[in-house]
Amino acid sequence: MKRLLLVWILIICFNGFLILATDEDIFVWGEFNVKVELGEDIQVVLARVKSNIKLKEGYEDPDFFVENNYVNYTTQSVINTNNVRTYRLDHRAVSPKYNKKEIRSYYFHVVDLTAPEVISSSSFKIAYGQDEPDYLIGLVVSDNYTQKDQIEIIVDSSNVDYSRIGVYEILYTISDCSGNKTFHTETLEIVDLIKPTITKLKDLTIQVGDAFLVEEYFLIEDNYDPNPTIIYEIIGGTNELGDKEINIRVIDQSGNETIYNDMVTIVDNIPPTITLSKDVVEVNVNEEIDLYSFVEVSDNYDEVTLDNLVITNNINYALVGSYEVIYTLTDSSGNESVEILTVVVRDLIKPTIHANDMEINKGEDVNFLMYARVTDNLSEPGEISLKIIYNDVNINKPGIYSVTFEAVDQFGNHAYKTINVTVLGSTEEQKIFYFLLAIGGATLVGLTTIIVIKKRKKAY
Ligand SMILES: [Ca+2]
Ligand SMILES: [Ca+2]
Ligand SMILES: [Ca+2]
Ligand SMILES: [Ca+2]
Repeated sequence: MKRLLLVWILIICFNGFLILATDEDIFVWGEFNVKVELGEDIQVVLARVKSNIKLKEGYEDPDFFVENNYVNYTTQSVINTNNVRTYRLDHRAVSPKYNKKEIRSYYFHVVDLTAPEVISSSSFKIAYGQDEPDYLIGLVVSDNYTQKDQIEIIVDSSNVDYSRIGVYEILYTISDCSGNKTFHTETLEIVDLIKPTITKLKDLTIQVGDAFLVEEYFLIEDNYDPNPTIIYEIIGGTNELGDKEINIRVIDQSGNETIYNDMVTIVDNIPPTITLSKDVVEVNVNEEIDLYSFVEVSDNYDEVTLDNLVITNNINYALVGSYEVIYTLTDSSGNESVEILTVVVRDLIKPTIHANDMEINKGEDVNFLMYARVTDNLSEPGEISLKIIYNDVNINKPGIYSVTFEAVDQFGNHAYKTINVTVLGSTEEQKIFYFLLAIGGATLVGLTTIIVIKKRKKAY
């Protein structure tokens, strides 16, 4: 068995050697796999292939020729360059001189090298918030070979941020069945087409002089722009009462504009101000006061003066008591202010104590109150308390003393009066003085008498 296998191997090796020795290839064949472009003229290709089949260097045979039709039943006519496929066409090289004939198979690969073409396409525009469009709409492609429905189109819209308006690129990769690719770009524009909205929130009444804040009276919104431009105007301003026209324009960043017109009413709701310089005024009884002298008036809008004040009161200046003065001021819009002043009518005048200095005799008991009298502007004498608050009179001792009276009227006004009281009569000192004075006088008279007598004796 082993021997048989060895024999076979030897036979195979020997045969191979014979083939190499006898069928030495004297031909040059060129490339056996030939690319043919779709629609290419096959005769041009065949001529090129044929021209590459030659005798090797060193061989020359003027009768050398190549056959390429009906060799091994392969025919040129089978090759259709309008179909992507591979055709075999065998070629036979013949050298009569060297008595050589060789056949080789050539493969003609009809290929599509042309990428698809975009015939037409269109850009896209959608409103903000709208669904993404069908990016294949409007795209027309064709290929030289691949059927339309076989052309693969891949859409890449990953650049698009649907939450923002803007222009984005859409990328298309269009491939035919042979893998030829065409890249194409289109744009998607996301636009805001919706106008802002203006919604009135409340009655359009504005306090005169106040700044008008449009956001306070209107809700202004946009579907996209968080801060649309707001332009507004009150014709004639807010510094004057009356109905005024208001025009509002709101424009979003995409230029969508909403216009709103209405009327606003400028009103004065602020009452005038009455300013009292004091809350309470004290006035002496029977002394009238100017009730305008404690008050100032003003208003946010109207020119008001004291003449516009209405003053009501029930003051009786003759009667001590507390009274209310009501100041009322109304502006031209009917806003009213009221302030109250309290006027207290008082007796502020002290009583008068009528008493004179007195002389009394020593030892004379005197009730000094009997010599004093009081009067008052208001209180009757009986309503006035009169008393002595100081008295140093010693009736037993002549001298000058004082007595002080105090009078209080019924409203508490205090009055004081001090009189001098002289207690008449001699004091002990006076007596001694007079005694000495008498002695002195008597002595002087005695001496005078003696001198006169002596002088008279001399004269005789
Ligand atoms: Ca193609
Ligand atoms: Ca908008
Ligand atoms: Ca006012
Ligand atoms: Ca009085």
